[in-house]
Amino acid sequence: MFPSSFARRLAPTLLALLCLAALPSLARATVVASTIKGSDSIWLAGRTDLLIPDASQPWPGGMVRHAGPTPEEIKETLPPGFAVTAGSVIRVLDPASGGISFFNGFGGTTYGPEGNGVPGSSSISAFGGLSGYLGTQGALVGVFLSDGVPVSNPPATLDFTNAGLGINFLTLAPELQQVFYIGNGVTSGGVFQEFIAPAGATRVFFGISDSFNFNGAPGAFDDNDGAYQIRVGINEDPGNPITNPVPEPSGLLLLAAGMGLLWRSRRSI
Ligand SMILES: [Ca+2]
Ligand SMILES: [Ca+2]
Repeated sequence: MFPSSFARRLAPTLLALLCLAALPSLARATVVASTIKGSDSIWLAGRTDLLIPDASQPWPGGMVRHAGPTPEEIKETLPPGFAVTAGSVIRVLDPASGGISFFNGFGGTTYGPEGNGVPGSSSISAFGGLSGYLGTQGALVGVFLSDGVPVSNPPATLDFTNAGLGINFLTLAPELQQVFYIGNGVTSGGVFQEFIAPAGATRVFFGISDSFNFNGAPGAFDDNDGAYQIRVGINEDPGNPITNPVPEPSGLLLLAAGMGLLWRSRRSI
């Protein structure tokens, strides 16, 4: 053990080092590139508790699948997620690269983040702790989560029909676990739409909304071949250069450690 006087002298130096290590993560504005696959079901965001069966098997209690084999026999995947903090501003750029085929058969007509059809043509129910979705068929959607696994108590479903929020809002502040429409990420006037991370958010996920005929329980991902690219701006214009790797929440732990050290240091003076 160090003598207490030595510890008191050392504390400010350690505190400064810890805060310096934490600040770049907390304040960093980040642009990341991400691939969204047709199998990236938004309703599996954060569901590390689930074992996804082989595509040839039924999945009782999971994503609804076709009764028989699909030409693709695609297995659902956990959608990609990135670290955020409460108040983080998320914007998404669609570089029009790639596409997803939602129906039986490979290729053919494919769709980008905007999906297919009119706002409100898809009404999908909640799953586990994630809300339902009422918006454009097959659109790119997102959800904010805390560090917990979202297994229950889904919030209300947001209404992205033209009679509700529509798809040309400038800013949206969804709740935790509330699935939200992103589409191509811009208004009809080409302005980036902003999605604000709620209190308690540590992660944002991006994925696909699908179900049989785009209505009912989440599912029908097993014929979704294809993928597209998006760029995600976290507190940054997503058109700016990519700044991978993504900041991790570990910076928060360092800051907390630093604050604890400061408290101890002040108490011992
Ligand atoms: Ca297909
Ligand atoms: Ca499908």
